[in-house]
Amino acid sequence: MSGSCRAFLHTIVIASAAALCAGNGARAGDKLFIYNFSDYFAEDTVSNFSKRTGIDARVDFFDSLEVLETRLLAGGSGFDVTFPSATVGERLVQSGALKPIDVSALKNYQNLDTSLLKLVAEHDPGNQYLVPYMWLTTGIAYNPKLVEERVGGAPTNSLDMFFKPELARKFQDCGIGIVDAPNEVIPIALNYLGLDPYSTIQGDLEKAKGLLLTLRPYIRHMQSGQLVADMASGQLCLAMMWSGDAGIAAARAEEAKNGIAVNYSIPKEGTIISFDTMAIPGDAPDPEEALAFIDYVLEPKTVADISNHVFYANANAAATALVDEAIRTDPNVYPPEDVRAKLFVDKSLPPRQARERTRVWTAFRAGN
Ligand code: N2P
Repeated sequence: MSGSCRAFLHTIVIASAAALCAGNGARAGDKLFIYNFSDYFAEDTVSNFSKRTGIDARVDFFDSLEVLETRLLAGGSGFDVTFPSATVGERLVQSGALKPIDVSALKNYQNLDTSLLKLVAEHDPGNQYLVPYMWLTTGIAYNPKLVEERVGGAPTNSLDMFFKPELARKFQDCGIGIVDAPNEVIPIALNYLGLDPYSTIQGDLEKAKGLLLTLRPYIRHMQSGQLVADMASGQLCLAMMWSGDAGIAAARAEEAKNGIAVNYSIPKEGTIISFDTMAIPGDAPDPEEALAFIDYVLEPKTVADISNHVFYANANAAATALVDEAIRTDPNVYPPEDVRAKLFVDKSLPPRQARERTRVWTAFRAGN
């Protein structure tokens, strides 16, 4: 809770004052409030921070970047630190919804990979608001047994699995999932069609919509956070999902010894590579504690532990040596150069096309 709110509550102790200070967020006391995707920390990341600093911390989860964006733009979320992608971060910066980060207060900032800092600087000139966290691809997770039973020799490294109706239809009964991520799935569809993933040509987005609508009848759900559990338990046999989440699903199935395997492939047609960051909302109640948390995540051991649990490549050069060899050398986590050449970087669209993209996604979700 901010000092001014605290003082206010000490002088005028009335329930409405407490409500005023709480804003539209869910703050329940003197705590650090973190807003992140689910499955994006190690189990003990937050508790270790609290043990070390004495700062009580709570994490709330979002499932889609659009939800994060809406909440931060509305203001008064009560969150102190959050995790937007670089493109969503770019829009939040432009809307004045983030606080500049005093990197001189971050003693671990120099651990960051300078090439990733440069890439993120394309969204946040001068790296003033967004601290790189993890990077990832959006690709194909599949259950090899269920897929093979339906289509012998299925092209599991190709987006044909989703976009060729004669194939997608065969996986309808075992379940297809897809991330609720318009900024990723629509560029992937455009790229699959051989078009510029960020095309501003009139009509191109309509073509992507046409393609997505052919897939729509075969999709069971688009709840990003649910895909891990559903792939791990065999409730779904195919999902367009985030690289690390597919790794988590595979690890969970292995732990559960349920005989389920989850594989991941980066589509041979190419896919999007995105960068997630740490940021402080402009009205964060406890920005000092938020900085302390960011600095803690920038410690090589903290972020390597996170990568080791969630199978995402982190943005911290000093952490690489501490990442398990199996993960460090996994081409699905750290794609080799020839694969990277086919990846395109998440980019922002001009406002008119961004609105059009939102319309396409709404139609896709509704199936019309
Ligand atoms: C982690 C979610 C990854 C975020 N479960 C993709 N932007």
